[in-house]
Amino acid sequence: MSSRNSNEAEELVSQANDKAQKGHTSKSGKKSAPKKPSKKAEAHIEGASQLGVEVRKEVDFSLWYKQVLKRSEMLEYYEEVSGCYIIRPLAYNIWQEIQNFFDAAIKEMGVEDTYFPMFVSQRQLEREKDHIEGFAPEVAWVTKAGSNTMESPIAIRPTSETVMYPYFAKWIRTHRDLPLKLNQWCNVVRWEFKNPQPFIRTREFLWQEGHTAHFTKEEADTEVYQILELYRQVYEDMLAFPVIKGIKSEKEKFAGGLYTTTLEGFIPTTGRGVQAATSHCLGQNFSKMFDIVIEDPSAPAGPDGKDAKKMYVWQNSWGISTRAIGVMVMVHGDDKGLVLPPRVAATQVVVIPCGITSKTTEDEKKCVEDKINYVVKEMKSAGIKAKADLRENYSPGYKFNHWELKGVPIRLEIGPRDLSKQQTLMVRRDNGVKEPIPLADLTSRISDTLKCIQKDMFDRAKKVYDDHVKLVLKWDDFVPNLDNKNFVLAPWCEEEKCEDSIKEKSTRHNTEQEAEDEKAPSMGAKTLCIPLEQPSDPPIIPGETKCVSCGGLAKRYTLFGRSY
Ligand code: 87F
Repeated sequence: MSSRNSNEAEELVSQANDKAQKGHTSKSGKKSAPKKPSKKAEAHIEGASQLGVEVRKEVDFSLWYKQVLKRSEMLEYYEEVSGCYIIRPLAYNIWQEIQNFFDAAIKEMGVEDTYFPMFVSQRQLEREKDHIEGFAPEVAWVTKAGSNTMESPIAIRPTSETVMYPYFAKWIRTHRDLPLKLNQWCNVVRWEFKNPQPFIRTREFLWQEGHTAHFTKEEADTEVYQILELYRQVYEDMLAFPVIKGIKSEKEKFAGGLYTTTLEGFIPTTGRGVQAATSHCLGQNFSKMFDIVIEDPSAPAGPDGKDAKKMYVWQNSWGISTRAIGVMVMVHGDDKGLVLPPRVAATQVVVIPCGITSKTTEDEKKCVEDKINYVVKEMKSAGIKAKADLRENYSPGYKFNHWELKGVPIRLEIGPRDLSKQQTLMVRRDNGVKEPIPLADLTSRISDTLKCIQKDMFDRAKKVYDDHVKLVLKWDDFVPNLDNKNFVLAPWCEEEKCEDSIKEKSTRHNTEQEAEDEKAPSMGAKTLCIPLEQPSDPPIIPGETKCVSCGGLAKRYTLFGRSY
């Protein structure tokens, strides 16, 4: 497409959009009374083209999210099967960055990568009853081979405990076989019926699942928290997405395990929480079901042939998924599209020739292009992911929009006038700030700015999160705070009955009018986690502080929220 054609197309779309916004003109030439704009019209960004994002994040978040993902070329909808999506290179690259970091870190801990089959028999899958109970409706089965109905259908792994643990039982015989630390990067399938959302809730997704077996509970405990800390680093240090570390309530923990630690994130635009990653201590529950036993070295077999005492191993499992990509987009993206944190951006800097007019000579143009190629090379050798956009038929404005949509952290503009001053104009994607940079200090200034963007993005998101966590001591303040798109941090008794009652009391039983508004905060609040870091003011006084809901005695502050 030539630049003129693409600009014309943009102009036409934009004119049509303007018309749609301004209201209709009747045949008599009179303007009809302006109607209350529909949500779609309100959301529309004036002048936006179909090449960019056309809806405002604040007005129609779910449409905005879809458009950003599709138009930035992060993701494509897979028309064949609902709830499944194509992860395109821009997004897959982020997944690979996460993999590289996390995989190196767990290797340091002695974890080895492995791969188990994606199929599991019904007999194995159902071996641990607690574990599968609530999940059974989501398990997908293969029931036919060609036109033949299979005698025993096989399940597609929704997670791999039941695939792996029969082999743990086989491989672990003595304490010398411990610890066993395995990890696999794979896909899993959970046939959800709730509204699918790219990256956030999909029927097939990518993750890593770590499964380890230990001699002592202490060793298992230590690992649970080491892994949780690595997940925090993935979210906060790479994706600039703040999280709160905590422990799940008994009701919300992984049913097959002993306790579940979690990272809880917050999506400000909707006020909803997201579970970002989990690290479980399974205790000895699975080792008992799957018979993963060693001889207790403190009570070995006697010379009289008396049987050695058996000991069940202590196990953990932990996982982080491609959901991470979705929450990063939701938090940082804006009305121009993606905003990528430098650490996960495949392109960190794009250099665009500017100020080339009909008066520019071929020589001057060549000088600009040579300089651009030179600085890109220089940046690359300094480890900066830079690229030049020297495409001929696109205007600078078109290129700016294009790279903004794709979230590239820094744009550099170089034209004949900049060259004469030996400088370039640097534009930050995250805050739009423009600054001329002397070409002589380019690489060091760019490196510093990338670090600064990474930090600023996190700090901004962290401030928003912190501002939306409200300390609440009495029930009257609970639901109003939730309705204002906040999390609530409140003293809680940790009783399951109370948790159910909070959910019920915070569910908005919609009136007809509210039901029309899909954003009406109707869903009840769940406990998200009991944060590891507890507020100290006011402190919970055992035997005195009351539960926010039932008035019984509170144990710890608990984070409540509506969640994905
Ligand atoms: C859906 C269907 C069947 C979650 C499921 O969190 C089983 C399950 O076991 C299921 N959805 N879970 C819990 C997964 C636990 C655990 N597994 C390893 C993790 C991290 C990685």
